[in-house]
Amino acid sequence: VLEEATGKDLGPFFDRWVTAKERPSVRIGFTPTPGGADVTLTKDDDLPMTLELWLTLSGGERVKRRVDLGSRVTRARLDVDPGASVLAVSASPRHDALVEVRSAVHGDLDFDGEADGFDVLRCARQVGASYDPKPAASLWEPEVSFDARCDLNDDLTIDDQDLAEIAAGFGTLRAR
Ligand SMILES: [Ca+2]
Ligand SMILES: [Ca+2]
Repeated sequence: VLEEATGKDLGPFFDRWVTAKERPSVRIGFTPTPGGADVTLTKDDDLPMTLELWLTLSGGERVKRRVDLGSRVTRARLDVDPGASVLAVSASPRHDALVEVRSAVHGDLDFDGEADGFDVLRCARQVGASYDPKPAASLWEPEVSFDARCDLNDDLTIDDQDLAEIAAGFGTLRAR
């Protein structure tokens, strides 16, 4: 019915969001450029989707840009302002319920392209937390008490091992 009404082939949409058995996984890498950033988005399948990226600038401002992803690797040059420098590139947190979004740099939780003390501090508050599947995460009630990005070894518990894994990435250069 939707296809008839719109005249569009909605196969890719249903493949992505209705019949797919797993949610998509996207890695965000970026290199700052004068006035913007070169962004590389790596997806684990070929199904199309759109992601809203949040670019955090050195002055604290946030610029939002939508990027269409087709194949596994999507590269985009995002220009924001000639005088601006981009500190971090993340996805809108509203995607979190439907898309697994992580930095291309292992252990980089705040999406600034580097694993450092700020990432450890972010996850230190979560030490001791375990994933509780009961309050099912949804678009309207996302799971906020367990930050899955801090669970680097995917054992559904955030502990010292995860912090050590972040620390092991210290000194990693920005994603390219
Ligand atoms: Ca970081
Ligand atoms: Ca863990």
